[in-house]
Amino acid sequence: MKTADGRSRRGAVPVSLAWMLFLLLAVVQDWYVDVNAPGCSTGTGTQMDPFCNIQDAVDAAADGDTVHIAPGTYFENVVIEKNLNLIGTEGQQVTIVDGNATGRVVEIVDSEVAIRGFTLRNGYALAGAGIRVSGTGPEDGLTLRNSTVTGNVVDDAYSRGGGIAAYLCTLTLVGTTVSFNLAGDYYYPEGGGGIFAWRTVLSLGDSVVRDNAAPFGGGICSVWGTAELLNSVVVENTTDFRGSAIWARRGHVTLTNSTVARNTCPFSGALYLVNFSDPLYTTADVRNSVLWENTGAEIESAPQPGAGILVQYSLVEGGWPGNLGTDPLFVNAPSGDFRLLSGSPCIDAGNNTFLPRRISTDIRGLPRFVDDPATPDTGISDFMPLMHLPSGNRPTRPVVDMGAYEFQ
Ligand SMILES: [Ca+2]
Ligand SMILES: [Ca+2]
Ligand SMILES: [Ca+2]
Repeated sequence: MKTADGRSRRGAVPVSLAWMLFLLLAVVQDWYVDVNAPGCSTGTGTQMDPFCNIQDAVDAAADGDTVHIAPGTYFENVVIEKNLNLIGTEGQQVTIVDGNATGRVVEIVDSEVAIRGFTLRNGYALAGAGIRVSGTGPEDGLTLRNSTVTGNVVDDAYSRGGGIAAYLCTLTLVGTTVSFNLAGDYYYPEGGGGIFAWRTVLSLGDSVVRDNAAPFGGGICSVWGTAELLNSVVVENTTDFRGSAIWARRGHVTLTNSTVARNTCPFSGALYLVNFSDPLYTTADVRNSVLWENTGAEIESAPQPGAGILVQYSLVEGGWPGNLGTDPLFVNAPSGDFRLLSGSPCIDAGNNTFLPRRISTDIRGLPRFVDDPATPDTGISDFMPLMHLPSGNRPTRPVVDMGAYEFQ
């Protein structure tokens, strides 16, 4: 460290390190919850003396703290109004928060929360039965990792977000499954069986939205926001009207290396954009993606068909100009296996430049850029990252496949 006149101040370094360490220790605290721990009803939240209930730890915690939750089933309706990290220490299979069909499983208000390693199930509420997250802007919100939101029910005239409802915030799902959630009534023309997002920055990476149901947007409903899906799967969702997979009104939808299949509805449009009279009111980019075996048209915008939609290096059932339209050859779609069979037209047919450079794996965590020697490369390659060579001398990367799964 140097002073303003350029002289070195060696002594200042250890002092400031010690001060930072002090701040860290003083400010950030860990809390522990274990519903199966003897004596937890009088617990103090330490590792040796945990609380029984997640809510007790949330109430005791301060901004920036981390709550560690041991395996077990927690029948709770948790409300979080501070910036916290919640970790299911042994993961989603054994760490279950059950809303007991009497209320929402988790509610997050005006905070920045990270949740990892849970199953959140059996919630019942007017909107966002699994999770409701609301904020005052994109700085608020939820990052949900390695979790499952399942079996939650919204049954109300507004019927928004069976699994998750997000309002005016950022909602990020990583390695997470949203399944078997229901937004039941259809009085109001919105929905989102899996996820409803309003004025929200929604992004899904390596995630699955399946077997949800709603009047509109069986999987996802995005209104006045952005929805970005990467390495993700939206399958087997159903609607009463349109937008069996994704329904969007006002804003932008991006599908990159995602698979949208076997979503059903009485009418048409797995990806459905409402455009009124303005073709740019709602827009979509579909890149390196596969849309197959959804009811009716795979992609629809209304009232002007095709308005605001850009499809590139993708496969769309029924065809889309400049893209593929033949059978993607899934391994076994009826049983939920949407990997590609040898000989699939999706292999080595994507465009590497559509993926952010940080992405190196597919939805299963397997290498994303793999060459199948048996398949001629019809997609677009790019240069190897982190190679300190002039671009002309750098090796190129194998070509990415279409869809969420790379053929290995
Ligand atoms: Ca179709
Ligand atoms: Ca490939
Ligand atoms: Ca090849």
